[in-house]
Amino acid sequence: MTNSGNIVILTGAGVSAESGIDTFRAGANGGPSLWEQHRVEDVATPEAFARDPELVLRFYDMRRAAIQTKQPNAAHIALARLEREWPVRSGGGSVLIVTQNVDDLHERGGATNVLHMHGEHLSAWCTACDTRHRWTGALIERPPCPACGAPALRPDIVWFGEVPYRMEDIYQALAQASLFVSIGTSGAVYPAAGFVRTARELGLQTLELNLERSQGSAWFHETRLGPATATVSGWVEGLLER
Ligand code: BJW
Repeated sequence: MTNSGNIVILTGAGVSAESGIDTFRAGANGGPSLWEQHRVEDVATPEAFARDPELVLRFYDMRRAAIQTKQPNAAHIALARLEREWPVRSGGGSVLIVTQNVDDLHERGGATNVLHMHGEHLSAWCTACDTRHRWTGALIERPPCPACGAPALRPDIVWFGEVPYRMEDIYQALAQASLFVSIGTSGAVYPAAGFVRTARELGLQTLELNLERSQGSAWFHETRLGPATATVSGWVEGLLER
């Protein structure tokens, strides 16, 4: 473990649940998830997109529109405060938020050091020229790519079987941190579910904040249960006032 004071925070769907964005999996053990009668594992794959692009594009258009009506909650805002105040409070430590979430509520809550390992709803990826573009509208009508004009835009989302973004940056941040905190994730989806084990191997302190025990709870030094708006705010206040 380094004594850097650096903190790596992994967030999942639970941090946005109280903003009105549905989580993926039901129940303590992360049982099957249903989105509009579809299992997430059936819709969020490149194979599903190849088989039925209209279904997948319509599904993502709907969710892209929905997240723009949601607001950050007290947990997003507390994490942004931690990011701002921790460097001074700790004498130079940093805060990196690694989020599995594809909404933009961390940013709208004021955070700036956010790594979206599973992509972003408000981004479209052109599979013809490999460029990415901020996107707030629909993709179902196959609009042309702003860079090359090809009708080849897809949601900039990491689907099952695809490699999550910036994995090297994440492992490097873990190697330079002294604390790993996991918030609102079921620990069902890899590689994010394995970060706590990496953190333990590296000697970091580990803390889980979740509504209920997750598939990864046994790996953490400590788990605090409750809604994120309460547990995250309480943890941040405690850390900054210590
Ligand atoms: C609250 C709360 C409140 C509620 N307050 N808490 C077999 C074994 C092991 C692995 C595999 C395997 N077969 C295949 C794999 C790999 C696969 C995988 O993990 N599959 C599993 C299903 C087994 N993973 C992949 O394919 C990934 N890629 C990969 O592995 O590439 C290989 C590689 C990796 C690294 C280097 C080199 C190569 C890609 C995964 C992509 C995931 N994509 C999705 C969909 C995109 C987003 C979208 O469309 O919206 O990302 S799936 C979905 O799950 C989404 C999420 O980011 C992700 C994680 O879900 P999350 O956030 O944990 O949500 P939930 O719903 O599961 O849990 C919510 C939690 O919140 C719960 O615990 C609640 O209690 C809690 N909660 N309310 C606090 N108010």
